[in-house]
Amino acid sequence: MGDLRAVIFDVDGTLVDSERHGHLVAFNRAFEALDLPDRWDEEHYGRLLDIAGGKERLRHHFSGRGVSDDELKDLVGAVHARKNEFFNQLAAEGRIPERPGVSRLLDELESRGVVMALATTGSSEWVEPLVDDLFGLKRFAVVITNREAPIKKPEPDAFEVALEKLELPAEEAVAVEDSAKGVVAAKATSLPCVMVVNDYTKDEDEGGADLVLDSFGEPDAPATVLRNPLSLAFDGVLTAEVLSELHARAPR
Ligand code: XBP
Ligand code: MG
Repeated sequence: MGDLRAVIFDVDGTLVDSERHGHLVAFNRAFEALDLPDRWDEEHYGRLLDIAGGKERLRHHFSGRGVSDDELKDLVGAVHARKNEFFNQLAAEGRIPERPGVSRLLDELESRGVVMALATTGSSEWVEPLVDDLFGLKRFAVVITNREAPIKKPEPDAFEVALEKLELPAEEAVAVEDSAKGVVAAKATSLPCVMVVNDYTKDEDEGGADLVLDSFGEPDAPATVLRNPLSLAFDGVLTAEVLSELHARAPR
């Protein structure tokens, strides 16, 4: 088994707490801006997250309230475009924070020469400016968004395309995800996977993750281990060392 060469990160819910503070707020602002009566609360949005993809979520919602197939495409397109604009405004105002510990982990991986990549099926319109602002987009050797991988997780496309562009086999990489759908996509690509749950995903079936944590962990705010099937040594902080160990020990 060779050394760990690359770590492939999901974006939404993993690097950033983007659903509650970002997409949900932005969807509601878009409804309002377009004079639509729809509003989603946090709990309802949590249920809608079972549907991967902002456009898919809107399509499900509008068809459920009787919007005809003829009107659906334009309506979904219009709301989604406004949602992305509002999301970018929120990001520019600093309202969509990185998850604690992410910058520390990225710095550590970078200093060890581990290649970093992004594999999300979120829209490039908001992914790229947000990641650039918070972390610097150029630090990621490969950035896969809905442009390169339009088929949503749990399908493995985003991870497959990421590996293809990295020109690496799955044996040399690991994935970091927040949701069961993401873990299933990573595992279907034969990538060992850490799941770092958030408030929206903490009750999801972990979908076969090799390590499940409640946060990335910081020395003064250690993460709790929710599942550790490989019995990896873990002292409360998700480090490059833990990812290397996971890479060495995860079944393929
Ligand atoms: C995230 C998503 C996305 C976002 C909204 O899932 O499902 O659709 O909620 O982004 P994951 P878009 O973290 O597994 O990629 O509106 O751009 O779809
Ligand atoms: Mg996610």
